[in-house]
Formats: sequence, C-alpha cells, structure tokens
Amino acid sequence: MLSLKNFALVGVLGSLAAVGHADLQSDFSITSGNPNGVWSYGQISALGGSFTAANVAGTGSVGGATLDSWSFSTTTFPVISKLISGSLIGYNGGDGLISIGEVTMHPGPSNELAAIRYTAPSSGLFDLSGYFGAGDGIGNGASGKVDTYVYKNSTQLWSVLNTPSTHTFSLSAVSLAAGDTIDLIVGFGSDNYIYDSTPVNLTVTPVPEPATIAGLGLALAAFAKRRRK
Ligand SMILES: [Ca+2]
Repeated sequence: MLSLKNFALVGVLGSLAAVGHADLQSDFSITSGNPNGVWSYGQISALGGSFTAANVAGTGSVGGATLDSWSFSTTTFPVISKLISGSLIGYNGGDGLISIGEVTMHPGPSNELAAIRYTAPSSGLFDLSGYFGAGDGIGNGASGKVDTYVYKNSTQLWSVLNTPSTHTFSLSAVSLAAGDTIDLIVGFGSDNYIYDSTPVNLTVTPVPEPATIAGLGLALAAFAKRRRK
C-alpha cells in the first residue's frame, strides 16, 4: 500500500531529479530578458570568441506560422526563434520541417554565428544532450548546409560541418564550474545563409554527486528502518 511516507520519498526523488535540470526549448522566453535565467540568445564574434546577447525581442508571422524571436533588429539575421503556432516555416518559404515548440537558430548573411549560451549556475558534472536539425535544408531544392558546434567556454566539444541533415549529440559527465558556458553555434556552411533555419535543443542534467547518492542512501536506510518499526 502506498503510504504518506512513500509519497514523501517519491517527492524527494522527484526534486533531486529536477534540481539543476535545464531544457532549452521548454525554458525559451522572449519576455524574461536576455539572459533568461541560465540561457542567453545571440551571436558570437568567432569560434571561441566573445558572445553578444540579442537585444530585440518580438513575435512575428512567417508564412502563416507564428514565432517568438530574439535578434539584433527585426530585418536582419542571426535570429533565435521558437515556433509557437502554425505549420512549416523556413524564413524563405521552407519545407515544414520545424515543429511547434522547437527553437531554431539562423546564422547571418556574412556568416555571423548564431549562438545560444547556457551558463552553469553551479559547479558539477552534467550530461548534455540535444540536436541540430534539418530545418529547411531538405526538399526545397536548396542546399541549406550549416556548420554546427557545441563549445564549452572556448573549447570545442562537438561539431558537424557543412551538413543539411539532422545530427544528435550526447556528452556525458561534462565538468562545469559555476559560470562556465556551453554554446550551441550555427554557421552558414559552404553555400550561404539561405535556407539555414536549424532546429536545436539542449538539455542539461546534473550527474548526482557521490555525496548526494550517499545522502540518498542514508535517507533510504532511515526510511527502511522506520518501515520495520
Ligand atoms: Ca548554408
């Protein structure tokens, strides 16, 4: 039988799993400032270079779809967006490969590198997983190739270059100090910046510290002891 104590334990386990967890798509907002908590939306000057946060937030329509976006002006790229409603997009009349709720990155016409930054609020080990998707690179007669990267501070952790396809990444137990950054970066590849909408996600999940696991073990032991009484 599920007792109140069981419910309490389930609550403890649930909160342990949730502390420090971050999800780019779920957390995305244009109304909470930039940075928005652990997330910043903008561009970088070069690989390993300085980050500039986008300063223009707005909601707009493209081809019947509604997007919330961060950019540096309403008429230029790079842009970081989330598809709120409607089908398809692709800023140039894409082919519908972006789903509602997905965050997309688009580089600029001079290969300005679109960047989304996660800043670690505390130190620890973190599992990083996500993807760079084929937003409007396939099926529309355009190449739409992009360069995709994951960086920790100024060090490259992962990349796939000049690709029109979807690629996932999974980086286990990455050590971060408070203030360290993880950047998702998209450049325009070997062609140009047309048809380069790139759906992305990044989830950050803390790896439980040994002390946390030990603490949980003690809690479980205490719980078991109470049950035997
Ligand atoms: Ca391109």
